[in-house]
Amino acid sequence: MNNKISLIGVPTDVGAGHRGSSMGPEALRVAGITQMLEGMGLEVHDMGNLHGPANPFTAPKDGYRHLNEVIQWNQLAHDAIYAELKRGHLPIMLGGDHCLGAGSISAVARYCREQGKELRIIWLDAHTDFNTAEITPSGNMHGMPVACLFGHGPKELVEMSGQVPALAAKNIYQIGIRSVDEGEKQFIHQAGINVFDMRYIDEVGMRQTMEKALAGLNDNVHLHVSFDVDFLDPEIAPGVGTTVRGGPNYREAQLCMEMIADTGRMASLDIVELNPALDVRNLTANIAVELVESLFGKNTLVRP
Ligand code: HAR
Ligand code: MN
Ligand code: MN
Ligand code: MN
Repeated sequence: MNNKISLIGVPTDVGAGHRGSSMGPEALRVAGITQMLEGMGLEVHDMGNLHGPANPFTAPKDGYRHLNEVIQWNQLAHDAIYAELKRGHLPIMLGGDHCLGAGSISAVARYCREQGKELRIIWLDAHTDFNTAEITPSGNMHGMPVACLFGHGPKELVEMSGQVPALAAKNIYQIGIRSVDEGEKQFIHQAGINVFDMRYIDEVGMRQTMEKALAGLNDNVHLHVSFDVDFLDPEIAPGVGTTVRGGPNYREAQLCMEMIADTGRMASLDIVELNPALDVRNLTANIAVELVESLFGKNTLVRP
């Protein structure tokens, strides 16, 4: 794996219904993300935080809340992540709410297209984030990045990668899903996206789920992980705005991360939706950092 890591803080909550994920980047730093990565023998470049528009905290308009601000933050994130990929670093986006997935993944998709690489996204989330202005129950754009990447959404976001749609169904596997809106469900089926929901994980277990999601990787695949912290069960990760009961527990989440690490292919990462205003003594940030340590290959095995 690439040993040059760039941390990019994207302190915003314009896509969310709750304020506070704008404090996510600093909470991850306070939880020791840099020291943890350095302890793994990696070279860490903390690029600091991007600076974008404030949260006006206004009501949705035509199905979108804070559309202009969301576009601006995504353009900033896109440019910063693309620049780090171009200079051969592994970017970690410290979010910020998950609307930023549109900017981040469009940058990865653009980079992969230019390099002739295949792209595989592992989307860890309680939600599919496939809403559009027409079907959203909230207008909150953190529920929309996947739809944007599949060509449904505001032009500025949809076209960010330079190709529409930025992704095809074969590029993405969603894991941990347990909250999908009615209209969203139909749309996900139409798009043909591979969704491993919690019922599936209950039935076959995390191991078989991840074996499927990671099957067929080769040298030419760029693996991107989009880690929405609300993927985790709220008992271990209360510090998010949209908790949904019944997520992966600590051991299941560890196994998921360890199996991704075993592939050796991860080349970019988002950590999003951490909301320190709702957290308890930075517990969720600490758990996120522990899990990211496993994602980078911390070896916890006793057996040889
Ligand atoms: N599906 C709901 C909506 O669109 C909630 C979306 C919440 N999304 C996130 N990111 N927290 O996954 O309003
Ligand atoms: Mn999400
Ligand atoms: Mn979510
Ligand atoms: Mn959420």
